[in-house]
Amino acid sequence: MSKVRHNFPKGFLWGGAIAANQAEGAYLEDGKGLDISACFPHGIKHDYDGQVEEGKFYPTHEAIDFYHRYREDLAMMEEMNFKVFRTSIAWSRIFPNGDDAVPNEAGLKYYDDLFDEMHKRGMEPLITLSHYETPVHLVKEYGSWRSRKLIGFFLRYCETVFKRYRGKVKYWLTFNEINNMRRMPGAAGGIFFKEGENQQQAVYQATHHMFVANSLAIKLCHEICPETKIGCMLSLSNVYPFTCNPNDVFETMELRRRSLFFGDVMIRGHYPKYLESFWEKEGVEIHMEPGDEEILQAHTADYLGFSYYRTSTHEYGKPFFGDTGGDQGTPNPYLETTPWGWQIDPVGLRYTLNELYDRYQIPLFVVENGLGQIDVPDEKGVIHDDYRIDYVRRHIQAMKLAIEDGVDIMGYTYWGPIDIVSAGTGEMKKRYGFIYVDRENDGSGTLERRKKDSFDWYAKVIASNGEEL
Ligand code: BGP
Repeated sequence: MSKVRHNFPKGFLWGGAIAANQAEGAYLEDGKGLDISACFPHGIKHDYDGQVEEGKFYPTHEAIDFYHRYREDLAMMEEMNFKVFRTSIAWSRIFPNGDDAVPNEAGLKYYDDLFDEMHKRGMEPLITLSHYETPVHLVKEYGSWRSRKLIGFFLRYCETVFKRYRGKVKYWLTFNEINNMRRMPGAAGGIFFKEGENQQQAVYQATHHMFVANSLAIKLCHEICPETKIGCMLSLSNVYPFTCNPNDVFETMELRRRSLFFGDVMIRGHYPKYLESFWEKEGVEIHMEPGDEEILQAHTADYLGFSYYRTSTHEYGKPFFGDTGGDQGTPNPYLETTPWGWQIDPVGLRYTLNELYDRYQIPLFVVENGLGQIDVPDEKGVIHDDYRIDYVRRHIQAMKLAIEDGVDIMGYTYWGPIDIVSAGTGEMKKRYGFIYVDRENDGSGTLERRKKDSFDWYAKVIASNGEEL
C-alpha cells in the first residue's frame, strides 16, 4: 500500500502562464497576420469588430511588448526560480492567414529564440497551440471552425511547430479553455453568429471539428516528438448548488456537465449521452465523417490542463453567466469577492482537483490560477500585494492537501506572473502580476517593469518546492 504523500513531488513544475495575444503586442510585426484577439477593443467578453477600425485603441496591439522585451522578462522569471513557463504560439505568426501553403520563417524564428531563452534560464516551455488567437482570414473565408477545412489548416500548423520545436518543447496544450465554446464561441473558436443561424448547431458542429483536430494533433505529436506530453485545456472554476434543494443540486450537476462534456470527449474518447436531450431540444445534429469516432477514441489527451480562479453557485431555474473566470451565478455568502465579482475559494481548488482526478484518472496541471486586483503603488512606487500572497498561499495549500488526497498534479503555472492585458475586459487595471508593468488601460505608461512584494515571496515558494509559504 503506497504511503500518503505530504509534499509536492520532486520535479513539480512551478512557474507562470501568459498568452501571446495578451502580452506580446507586435500584432502585425515580422509577417504576422491579423488574429481575432486584435479586433476586441474591450476584451473578449465584449464587442468584436471583425477588423481593426481606424483610430480605435486596441489594448493587445502593443500589450506589454513582450515580443521585444522577453529576455528582460524571462530573466525576472528566472529570479523567481521558474521551472516552466507557459505561453502560446500565435497561429498567425506562423501562418498569417491560417490557410497559407508555407509558414512565415520570421514567426518560426521568433519562437525558436523565445524557447532558447527559456531553456537558457532553466525553464521548460509549456506551449498552447491556440489561445483565443484564430487568424481572422479563417473566420472571414471559412466561417472558422464551422468548416471542416480548419482541421487540415490546424494540422499543417501543428506539424510545422512540432517538427520545428522538437526537443525544445516538452509540454503542449491544444485549445485554450475549449469549453468556452459554449460561453464565448467567438474568442474560443472564431464562431461569430450569422443572422438567423441555429447558434447551438454552429457551436457544437464547430466543436466537433475542434475535437477531431485535437485528436489528430495528439496523434501527430506522438509520432513527431514521442517524448513530449500533449494535453487538453479547460476552464474549470467550479459551481456549487446554492442550497440543498434537490433541484438546485441536480441542475448544478447539469451545469457542471456542460463543461466536463469537453473533457469527457477529449479524455474518455467518446461523446457521453447526457447532452443528447439538450441537443434534441436545440435542434442540434452533429455531422460526423466516417472514422471520426475512431479518431476520438484512439487519440486522447496525455494530461488535463485547466484554469481555476473562483467558484460560484447556481439556483434552480436561474440563468447562469460565464466569462473568462468560468460559470457565474448567485454569489456565495461565505466567500470574499474581488472588484470584478470573482469569489475567492481555495477549498474549491482542492474540491475541483479531487473531482477531476476521480473522473479522469490522468495527471492534472493547474495551468491558470491567479488574482486580478487593483494594485496601488505606495509613495515610493512599491506595491505591497499581501492580498495576492494570501491568495496564492491558500491555493498552494489546497493543492498540497489534494496531493495528500492522492491526486496526481504535474505542476502549477500562476496566471499572469507579470501584469498583462485582461482577456475578458482588455484592461491593464486588473493586475495579476508579481511584476508590475507601468501601463494603463488607455495605453499610457513607460512599460517599465517593477517587482511587487509577492515577487520574492513566490521565488521562495519555488525554491522550497512549496514548503516555504
Ligand atoms: C482565462 C484565459 C486567460 C486569462 C484568464 C484571466 O479565461 O485563459 O487568457 O485571461 O482567463 O481572465 P481575465 O484576463 O479576463 O482576468
